[in-house]
Amino acid sequence: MGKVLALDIGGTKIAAAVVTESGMLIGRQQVATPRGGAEQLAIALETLIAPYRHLVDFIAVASTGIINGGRLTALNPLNLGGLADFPLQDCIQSIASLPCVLLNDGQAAAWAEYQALSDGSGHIMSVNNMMFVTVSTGVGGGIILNKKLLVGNHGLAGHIGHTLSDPHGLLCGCGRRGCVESVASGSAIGAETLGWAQPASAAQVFEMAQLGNVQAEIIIHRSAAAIAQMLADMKMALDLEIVILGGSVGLAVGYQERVIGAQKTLPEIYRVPIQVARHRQDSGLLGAALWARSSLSS
Ligand code: ADP
Ligand code: BMX
Ligand code: ZN
Repeated sequence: MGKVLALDIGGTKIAAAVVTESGMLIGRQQVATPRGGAEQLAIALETLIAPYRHLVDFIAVASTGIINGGRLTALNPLNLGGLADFPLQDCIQSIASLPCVLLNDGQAAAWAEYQALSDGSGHIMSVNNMMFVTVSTGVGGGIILNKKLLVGNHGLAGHIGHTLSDPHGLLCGCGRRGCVESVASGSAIGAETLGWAQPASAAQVFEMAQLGNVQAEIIIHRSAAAIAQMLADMKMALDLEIVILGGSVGLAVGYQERVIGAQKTLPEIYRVPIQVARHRQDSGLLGAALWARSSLSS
């Protein structure tokens, strides 16, 4: 069906790679997500797409934000340096006049991870209901219900980072108070350290916890506990059989174990098995490519 260039636009980084029909990534590149508004984002996309535009047949995009009608609308604009709305499809097509399919990043990653499900010994599991959770700049997700990816009529399905964690918590960038994202995301972990003599990024907080820093451990534990509670709510709503964890925080050493530890404080019925993303940082790229191939061939 031809060659696809896949892009994964996150709040921290933008990745791009050519994805072969067998799911191999070629020429993977990554740049930091610009925080200077629409013009800077368009320049970053041009930089990643231009070298490939004559080599591929279509473009597949996984992107942070609500993806609807070809536009990216930020639910939490703070994750994109204040950028609230961006004409993603038009921008890409002005760089390369190729067919282009867009999907939310959590939804795309869910789709790739659903195809890759196995029980750990290589056997494909028969799963109807699955959720992917990315704990990254924000907290996002994608839901597979009855073996189908839920996108929703407005692209909103799977925005689990904006379910309630703490009604008395901080205001989330989406305008609601106490969202899971405002407690558990990489940005929230970093924000917890703003009062420290030397504020730290989420990555640094993890390094400090590894070295036994108690404050760092408390912050990570709070994030993991918020994710475990959200998973419990989602299991009750959707009868989830498995959850796949991704994003740089979700994939960080010890995070899955901390979420599982927090699940153990809940009654058995609220616990759902958790695996880390088989495709690690590439779930979004692969999911966008798979989704675009099937949308363009149907
Ligand atoms: P994006 O949101 O663009 O998809 P990431 O999945 O890399 O990007 O998430 C970015 C967040 O993950 C940032 O808050 C960053 O501090 C944090 N992070 C990056 N690397 C690590 C790491 N090794 N351990 C824990 N957190 C990390
Ligand atoms: C936010 C929201 C979601 C996204 C999630 C994870 C914006 C810009 N994004 O909840 O659409 O799926 O973050 O995104 O409102 P990431 O940037 O952490 O990968
Ligand atoms: Zn929110």
